[in-house]
Amino acid sequence: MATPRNGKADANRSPALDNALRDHQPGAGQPGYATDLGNAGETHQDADAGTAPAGFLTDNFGHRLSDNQNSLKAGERGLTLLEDFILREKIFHFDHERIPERIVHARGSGAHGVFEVTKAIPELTRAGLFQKAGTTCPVFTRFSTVAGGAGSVDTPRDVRGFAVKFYTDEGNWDLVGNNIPVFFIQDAMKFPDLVHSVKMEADRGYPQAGSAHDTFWDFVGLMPETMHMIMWAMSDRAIPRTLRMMEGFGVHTFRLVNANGVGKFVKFHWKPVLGMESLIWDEAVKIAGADQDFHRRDLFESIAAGSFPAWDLGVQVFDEEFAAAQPYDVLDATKLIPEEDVPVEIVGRMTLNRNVDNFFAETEQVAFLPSNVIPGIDFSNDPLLQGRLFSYLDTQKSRLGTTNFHQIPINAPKCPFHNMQRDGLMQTLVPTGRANYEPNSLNEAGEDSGPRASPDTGFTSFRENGERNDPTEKVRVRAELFADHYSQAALFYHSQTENEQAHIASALVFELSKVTLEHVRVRVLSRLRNVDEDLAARVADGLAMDLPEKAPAARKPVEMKPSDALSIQKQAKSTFEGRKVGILFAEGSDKATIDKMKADVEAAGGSVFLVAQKVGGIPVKGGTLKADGKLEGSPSMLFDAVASVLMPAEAEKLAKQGAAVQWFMDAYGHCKTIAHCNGTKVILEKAGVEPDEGVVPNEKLMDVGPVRHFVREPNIRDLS
Ligand code: HDE
Repeated sequence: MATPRNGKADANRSPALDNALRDHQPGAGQPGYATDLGNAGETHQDADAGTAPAGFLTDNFGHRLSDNQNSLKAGERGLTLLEDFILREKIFHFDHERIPERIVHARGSGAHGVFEVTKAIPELTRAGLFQKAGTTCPVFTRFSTVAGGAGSVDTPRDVRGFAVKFYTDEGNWDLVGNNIPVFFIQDAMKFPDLVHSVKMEADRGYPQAGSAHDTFWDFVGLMPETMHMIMWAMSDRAIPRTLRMMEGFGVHTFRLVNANGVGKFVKFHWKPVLGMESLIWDEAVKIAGADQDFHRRDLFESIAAGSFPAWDLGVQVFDEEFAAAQPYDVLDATKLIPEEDVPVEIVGRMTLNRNVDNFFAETEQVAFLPSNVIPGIDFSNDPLLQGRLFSYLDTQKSRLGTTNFHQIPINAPKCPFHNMQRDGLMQTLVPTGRANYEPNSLNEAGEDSGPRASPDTGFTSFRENGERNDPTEKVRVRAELFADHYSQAALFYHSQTENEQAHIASALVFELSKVTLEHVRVRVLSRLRNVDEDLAARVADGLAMDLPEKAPAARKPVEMKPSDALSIQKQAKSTFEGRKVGILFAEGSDKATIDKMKADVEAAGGSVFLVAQKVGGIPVKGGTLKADGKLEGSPSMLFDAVASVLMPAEAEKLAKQGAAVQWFMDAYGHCKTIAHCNGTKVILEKAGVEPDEGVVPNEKLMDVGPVRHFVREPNIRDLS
């Protein structure tokens, strides 16, 4: 059995693979390698750094180094010698440390976890995973932004990738989705154009990670099929508060197929156990400056603290008859199925409970493939999905450099895999024998003849496609209902609360105000009139433009009943669970009050972050208190709610500090709960904080909770 990173045997892996891996894994069995094969956590330290070394430092071929500080020179002040194989190897390896970043979804954060089936669905799928409640399998999940590069910020307005790799006993199943249930385009043919338009503009190399620019909106204006997704992308969904508090979707219609070969359509959903929450745009912009890694840090720290984020996996299952009766096409990825029409049935829970040991080896090298499905889960004819089935395999080869990327530990299945594929760049397995072809009769001579196909348990494609098409025709067309571009855009907009609608209008005004080409703005406005006349008028007014003629619609939109499930605010949860409260204190503050608040918040599943002007330890009433962060570096955007415990004299002093005034001004502007002591009032006044249901004495913090007080919004922001 293999000895995985934590020293425990991996029961799923075949002994043959174990041996091959053990013998041929680079660095296997040596200190400093936290690969699947052992010695997690051990790292080499230079003895000079004062830490006990964990072993001998060697080069990559095992030669021990006597000196890791100085290159080999011809004399003390002489030339560096080409002979220095140690220096050359070290620098050579360093020079090649980077690999091409993902063309989209380059910026991502990942974690390990477990998926547990909570409801068996053998009547729907033959997938082994779903046969019995309680069955578990390991998962690796990577969240990402789409447009920005690997080093871009975490909080731009953007779609978030939500990709889950299930390491099942029947092979890997990758559910490579997003946090928005629809997509910009309907056909894979348009993907390169979409991505070119949204990424930084080709001649100038900006903007980084943002859609507020000419080329993106030019594409949008000319491609009305983007309109539904645009409503989502301009909504609060595109600025999630944390990765832990967003939904995920498989987007496409897939198939579930049971043991009798009966297939049903399915849409996959992930529902965050902590509830959904988003940022306010001003907050997102400020966080981008305050903490570029806001989402990545939040995910890592939550898991490290044992506050494991979890999502329920839900399925919407329906058949051809239902599909045929809808005013939209279920194969069109720009359409969703309202939960009110087909309820989401929860079948499992994913809990992310382990951070990566090495960001590059795991989060960067993980390769998701929508084509990774297991028997019992199949594709549909969605033309976007069909294109993806090709793209991902191809992209991994270019990104990871070899067709053997499946051997990288994060990508390797945890069940046995055997076939007759051989060789290739970076082959790390050493298959034995000569059975590298099939059929063969080597077994008749007593030799190992290799593996064979399994007609009963192997993957079989669902036979019928059930979709209304004529397989004898070759055409470049779209199905008829794909031409309805506005019904669901309107459905989404009309399902939002007033505030949420205002946020969409403001986002459109903001983005289009950054568009320098007048005709592009005009065209987008002409399309918006098909979504909602009032929305179009608000956006035109915000841009000080006349409303243009309504763009002709390719197909007359139909009226759809608003769906509460599409609104974040209508589902908001008032809970401290997974939420962070920032408490401001200073010299002389009452430690007992702070301790009590901390205990209460922690008992409710939240955490507290202490903020003061200095971090090292401040004399307070009842002892000394260390702050977790300095005021200037810990603005209130980083917290879900704020509180302050200050002596009046200290509050007077802080009222003269911009950072302290801004702390409360932002918390108020971002509609957060502000709990405070009497002394703090002098700062609140300066910050323009007016009393309302969310501005409360410290004792009321737990009653009010870390919810947003959107009633405040019309007083502080122009929502017209
Ligand atoms: Fe992707 N997409 N995509 N995509 N996508 C990639 O694969 C592509 C689409 C999604 O964390 C790439 O490994 C095409 C829809 C996620 O590693 C690439 C089309 C959805 C991730 C690619 C789509 C997604 C990717 C870039 C249209 C939601 C990140 C690097 C036909 C259902 C996975 C890579 C990770 C990544 C192609 C459309 C989600 C180039 C051609 C729709 C979450 O292969």
